[in-house]
Amino acid sequence: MQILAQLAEKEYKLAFGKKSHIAILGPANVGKSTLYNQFVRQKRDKAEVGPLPGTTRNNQEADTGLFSIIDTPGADSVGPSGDEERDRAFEAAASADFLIILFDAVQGIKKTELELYHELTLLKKPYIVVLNKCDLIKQSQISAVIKKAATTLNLSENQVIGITAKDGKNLERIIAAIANVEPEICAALGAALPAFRWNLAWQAMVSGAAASGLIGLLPLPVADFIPLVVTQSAMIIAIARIYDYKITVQRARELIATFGIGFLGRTLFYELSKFGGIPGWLLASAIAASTTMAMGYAAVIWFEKGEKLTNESLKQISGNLTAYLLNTLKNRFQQKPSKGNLQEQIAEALNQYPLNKESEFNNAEIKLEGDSQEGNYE
Ligand SMILES: Nc1nc2c(ncn2[C@@H]2O[C@H](COP(=O)(O)OP(=O)(O)OP(=O)(O)O)[C@@H](O)[C@H]2O)c(=O)[nH]1
Ligand SMILES: [Mg+2]
Repeated sequence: MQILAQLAEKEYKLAFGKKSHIAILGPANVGKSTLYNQFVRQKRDKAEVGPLPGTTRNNQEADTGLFSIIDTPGADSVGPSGDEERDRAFEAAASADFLIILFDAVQGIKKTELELYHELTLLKKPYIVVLNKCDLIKQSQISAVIKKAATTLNLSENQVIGITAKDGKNLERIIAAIANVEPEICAALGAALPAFRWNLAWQAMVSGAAASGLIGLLPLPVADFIPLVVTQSAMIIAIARIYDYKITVQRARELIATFGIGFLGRTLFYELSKFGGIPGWLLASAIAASTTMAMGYAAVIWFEKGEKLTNESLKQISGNLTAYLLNTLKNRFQQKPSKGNLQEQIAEALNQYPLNKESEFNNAEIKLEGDSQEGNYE
């Protein structure tokens, strides 16, 4: 039940979020206020920018529409007034939902930067690391600089983003990284940018499917897929939001019932467990993840085209995905994994699946039930 409560909390946040608070942190003079100003819409909310360290003394917050952004003083300052500024910066970080940790690309990550980074990550907030002032570095050197910073911070290269805050270069990468961990922003972006919808929906599907995969670890009879409804309805609502489609929890549940996914899950479980050789928890996980994924797919088609997938197509999609997940995961786990590890591995495997491309989605051969738009759900 603890796992379930956790799932529900995460997935409900996915569906009914409030605006997130995103704080920009880093040493003095790295360009925090310059970056902040790029997000701010109203002139009166702009922060002061200056060539000397210590320009910003207090936290300052503004609404960007998608989220609320907070500029902070340099968090590496020392001395009596420096301590105060540092405390203010950490206060902002502690109450934020997401941190943009900014460093200077020319300066690089030295001892004090590394210490600051470690202290900030102790707050256990989702974050990204950004290197600013890339305009001051030769184009040919940028990837080496990013690689070096990533190595020092023990991150992979794609977890460090190089930008030029002064002219707004690469800021969309910051937005994409935020959208990845902040589902409300994901939904808002989907409404604002139709071209991104499939990518965003895919993220909601993978997140829902990976959460559903934990079902295999529940100490319940393995074939009991009922608790999935919580995760799945939240996923449907999240996808509906991305497609700007009004839907209630009740309606989402009706939609799930109509798709008959629970039945499909049990059928698959029954059919596949006959073969033996696959641990029950893995089978339950793979089926729960796959059927959730198939349902998300059906929902996307419903919201986008107003068409309903046939049961045959749903079964085919879930069956293929289950086989794929079993193949991918069976060698990775010699024994029951931890929750976090399983969720991560399922998400990673699904992200490698070819349907994760808009072109594949548009070309996929799917069977639709004729004339089903009227009557069923509206
Ligand atoms: N070349 C270059 N300079 C930048 C860039 N971003 C900011 N700067 C400059 O760096 C200096 C510091 O910028 P701020 O935005 O005030 O930096 P800050 O981190 O807010 O500094 P404090 O408030 O003092 O902690 C200013 O002179 C900016 O013009 C950039 O992308 N490229
Ligand atoms: Mg500043």
